Amino acid sequence: LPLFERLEQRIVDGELNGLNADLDEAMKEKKPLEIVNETLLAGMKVVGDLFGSGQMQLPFVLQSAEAMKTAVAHLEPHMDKDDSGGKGRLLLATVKGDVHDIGKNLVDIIVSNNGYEVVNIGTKQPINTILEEAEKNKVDAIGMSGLLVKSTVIMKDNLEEMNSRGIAEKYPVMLGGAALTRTFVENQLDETYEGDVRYAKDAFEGLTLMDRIMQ
Ligand code: B1M
Repeated sequence: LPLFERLEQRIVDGELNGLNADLDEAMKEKKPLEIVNETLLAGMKVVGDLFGSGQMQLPFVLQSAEAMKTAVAHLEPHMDKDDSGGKGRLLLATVKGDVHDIGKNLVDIIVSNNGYEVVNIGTKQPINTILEEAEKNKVDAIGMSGLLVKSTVIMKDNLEEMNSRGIAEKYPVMLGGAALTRTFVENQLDETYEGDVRYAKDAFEGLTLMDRIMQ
């Protein structure tokens, strides 16, 4: 296979052998972020489709996720950076009950490489922990990620909890993940939350939102 097709296939197959060498080769032709967006994410999309239609079993999905993480980690040091961290601080978490973190970690990379400080507290985070960490780290905004349909319900609960604690005005919230839609966030969740809640379709929109929040 030609280089970029082979790279995409390595993600689908969860093949670590030769992955980094192919990435080095690819970086001679494209920027690291282009490789992530055009090739690696395309591979993850194939994985999602295969899994969704019952043609791929979970352990293989896990291998693909590992290959994706390895590839992103290999590319990350080569990305353009503004490491100043002075533009503001974002807390990132995947919500309670949800282990998916590839998308959240991409948001971390893009936002922290563009002048923000990111406090990434990992997956399966209950609202209590999210708010404790937000308080402790004096963040300017809270970002929640979730890929399961049930995570969208958790997000709504989380926003209601923030309302009832009277901290909605303090924390603008950014939401993302494959189970959400823009309409759901901008119509329903926007009605729920007494503060500012916004939807980010991808990591770049996450960055744009952060810029807007900090204006
Ligand atoms: Co899971 N899984 N999974 N899985 N998995 C999905 C989400 C699913 C849609 C697959 C399918 O059926 N087609 C399905 C959910 C169905 C539903 O809820 N209706 C599903 C399922 C069912 C499950 C399990 C329940 C399977 C099981 O155990 N029977 C289980 C759940 C465990 C749990 O959470 N409790 C499970 C487990 C796993 C693995 C562990 C094997 C693995 C995750 C590994 C990991 O993340 N460390 C995995 C994977 C890899 C997937 C798919 C195939 C790929 C997800 C991914 O990484 N995509 C996924 C299929 C799909 O999404 N279509 C699927 C690439 C990633 C870059 O995209 O995260 O969407 P994404 O992020 C995007 C944007 O959404 C956005 O930016 C990113 C791009 O720039 N974004 C944000 C994301 N978060 C953001 C936050 C922001 C802003 C933007 O601000 C805060």
